[in-house]
Amino acid sequence: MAFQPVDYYNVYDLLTEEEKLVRETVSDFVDHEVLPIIEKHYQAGTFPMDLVGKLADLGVFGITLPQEYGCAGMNNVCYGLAMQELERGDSGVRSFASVQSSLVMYPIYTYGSEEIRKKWLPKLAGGTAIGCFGLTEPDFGSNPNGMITNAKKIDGGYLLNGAKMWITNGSLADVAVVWAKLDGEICGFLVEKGMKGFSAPEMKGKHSLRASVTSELIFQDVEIPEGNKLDVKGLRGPLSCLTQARYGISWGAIGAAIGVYDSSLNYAKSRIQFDKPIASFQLVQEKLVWMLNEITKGQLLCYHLGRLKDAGKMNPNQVSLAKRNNVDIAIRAARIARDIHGANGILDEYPIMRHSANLESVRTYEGTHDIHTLILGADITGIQAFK
Ligand code: TGC
Ligand code: FAD
Repeated sequence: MAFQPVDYYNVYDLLTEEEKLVRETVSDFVDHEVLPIIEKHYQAGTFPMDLVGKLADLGVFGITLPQEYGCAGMNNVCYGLAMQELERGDSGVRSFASVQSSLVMYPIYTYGSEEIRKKWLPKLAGGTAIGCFGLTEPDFGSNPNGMITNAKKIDGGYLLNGAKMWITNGSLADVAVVWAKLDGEICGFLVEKGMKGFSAPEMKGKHSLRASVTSELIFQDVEIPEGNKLDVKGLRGPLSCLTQARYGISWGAIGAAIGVYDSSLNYAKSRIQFDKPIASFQLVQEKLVWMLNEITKGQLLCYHLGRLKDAGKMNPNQVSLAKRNNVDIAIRAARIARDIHGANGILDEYPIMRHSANLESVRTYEGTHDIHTLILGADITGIQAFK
């Protein structure tokens, strides 16, 4: 059955013509290019590389960055809508686009010299280069400040040693934005594929985000040229990139929730038990209404957050609230959707288990649900509870 947009409060009527076009174009792309192939890749544990050039042609990589670097120069609502539609397809596809845009192109644009902007941004926008972002380490996840990966000043550059773990697109990447301590202070470096001493083995065995490549990054005396150091110091460097990506995830999670809701509504209207569609039972209606209710609230949060961001008035704590809420309701919606689909809910014919398992990663990465609770707790009480 053709996908009908879920927009109970007519939020899409508030969009500009350009924003409407972005949402409709990416939605159409997901229906025709992502949904027909994603389950096969999910089962095989592979990322659909054929999508990279097509996503680039859609203009989603670095969508908010200026046109002079080959980017679309659109606003943050366009970015959010694109992430929503991509994640209606699969969180792994949205992850690819978020990492490329928010965690690689954003820091290169914001903290890179003009030379490295010109070197990397057009290729990353065009999908002829892939990027990754290395912050997490085996022993430092929620607390990246403790990282042990380090850089030492040498003639003409830096010597990088250490390891990162759980890095999306790591083995695919032509360029890695890597955070390491230099004289005790966190700094960002661009590590390029093929640099001596740099390897990126793929991690296997995931039950979640299977249509996404996740890797370790290993640095053994990697020589980084002086020009590959980003111009930012301290944890605010990587955290400022995370604010961009968490913003996109807030929208993306609503896309996943819409995917499982849409499947549930169609299923409930066509599945007959006790001689009636199961949609006619009050308990099933309550479940569908819960999903629609939470999706609608999440859509309104995202829409307003996007307008705040475009007006330069959004703060990172507001992003934490949206990421925390929207991923949480999406996971709950996936759980309820599985219930509504009965045994069929576990089959690959429906997107339910794939979204459900994917959202477990989304709940953990980019700041866990609990870390966002503590960020908000610290903001409203003035007391930090995570140390
Ligand atoms: P804290 O003292 O709070 O802050 C240190 C400095 O950073 C500034 N800051 C921010 N700046 C911009 N954006 C934000 N969101 C910021 N949050 C904080 C802050 O003002 C301060 O600046 P300054 O200049 O005064 O030094 O730092 P803390 O060590 O107490 O840590 C705070 C905490 C726990 C919240 C933080 O470490 C955190 O967010 N931890 C979670 C780690 C995380 O999210 N990792 C994500 C790894 S990347 C990833 O998961 C990619 S998945 C990609 C995909 O596939 O989609
Ligand atoms: P931990 O920090 O060990 O947390 C474990 C549990 O303890 C969580 O429930 C957490 O909320 C809780 N906890 C921790 N500290 C506190 C506290 N102070 N108070 C209360 N509870 C606490 N990272 C990157 O850098 N780049 C990537 O591209 C990337 N991609 C990823 C892709 C996938 C598929 C996954 C699963 C992860 C990815 N990550 C990436 C890593 C991700 O950001 C981390 O997993 C996340 O930050 C949490 O760290 P951790 O897994 O070490 O959990």
